[in-house]
Amino acid sequence: MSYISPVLWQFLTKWLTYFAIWPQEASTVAPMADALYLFLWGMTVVGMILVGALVFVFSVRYRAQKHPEAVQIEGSTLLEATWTIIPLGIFLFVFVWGAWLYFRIYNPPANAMQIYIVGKQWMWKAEHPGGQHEINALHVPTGRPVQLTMISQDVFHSYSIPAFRVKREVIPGRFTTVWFNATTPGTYHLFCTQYCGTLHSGMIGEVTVLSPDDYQRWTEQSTSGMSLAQNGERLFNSLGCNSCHNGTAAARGPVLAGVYGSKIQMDDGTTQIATDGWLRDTILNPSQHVPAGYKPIMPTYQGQVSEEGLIDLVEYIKNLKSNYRNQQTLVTTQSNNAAPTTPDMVKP
Ligand code: HEC
Ligand SMILES: [Cu+2]
Repeated sequence: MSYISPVLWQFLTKWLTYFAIWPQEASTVAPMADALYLFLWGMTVVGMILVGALVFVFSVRYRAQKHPEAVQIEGSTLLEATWTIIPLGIFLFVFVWGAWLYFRIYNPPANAMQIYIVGKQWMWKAEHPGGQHEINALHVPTGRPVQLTMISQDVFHSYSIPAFRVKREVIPGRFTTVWFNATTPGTYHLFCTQYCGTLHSGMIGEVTVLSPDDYQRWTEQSTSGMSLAQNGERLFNSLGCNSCHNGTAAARGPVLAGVYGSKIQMDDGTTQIATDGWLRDTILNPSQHVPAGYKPIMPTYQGQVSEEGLIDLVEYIKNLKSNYRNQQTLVTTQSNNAAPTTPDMVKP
């Protein structure tokens, strides 16, 4: 913690955790969120003591016995300016600090590891790109930024890990993201913090933070044998997407390889960026996303693919680099941003 002395900070947070006033700090943003909270709390206490003391002093000093006759006092511009400008400065400082922290918490770094979350009444499903599926649980390694891409299958939920000081709404029909960098191995609470029906209080789980080695072992042991992208490839073929998107000259749909992250020229002159959410939406509402030079002939797949299936398709398209064979074949133990294994050098 860079704001105050580390020794004092350790003492404070240990003490507060011990008395169950706040949860353990287990991510890189946790001490930052707590510092802001402590500052607000400290300011409130200072304000309370100041006002309380003034009330006390004035009621003694100007009591009726000593001043039976009220005296009219004209205002003081200096005094009023002081008690306006100082609090204004403090509030603006808190605003800038809060905004800085907000952007830090909600803008994931580009190299973050991806995990997908599907919320539904009343459980949390986590899907790792390597094909590990978990219910009401989440395994993550320490020391790496992890981005959650989340969606709800029914109503509004909210994914909250108090020990990481992160929380984000999980909404039907739209991906939302949150990220964190876990610092301390252990198990932590996972909550739904949006009232979502009868069993809302049961929509809880456990987040397990592992050292990088233990995490590697966990991913090897718990793979389902098929990566999300491989599931996506199967769906892509069984839904008939490949009849129009196959990269041949006769194909009626655009080439999807390399489309992820690119800027696409639309037939109405606008450009759209192929994000995860955009890919999902083109499958459900293709007529809203017609690229220049194409006819709106793609059928909608609304109601035909589950949210998990859409995630598989999105993962498949994201991983299509240059052709329609899945590059990720059988690399189920590797999460997508793990250091790539270098192929043996081929000497010319
Ligand atoms: C009947 C042919 C056809 C089928 C079947 C089809 N598409 Fe398409 N797809 C198109 C056409 C044509 C476009 C461009 C115009 C549009 O969006 O309607 C398109 C656009 C897209 C885009 C946007 C790509 C870009 O560069 O703009 C994605 C992603 C996509 N399709 C994925 C799929 C998936 C996934 C499936 C199967 C679930 C599928 N498509 C099935 C014809 C098809
Ligand atoms: Cu919920």
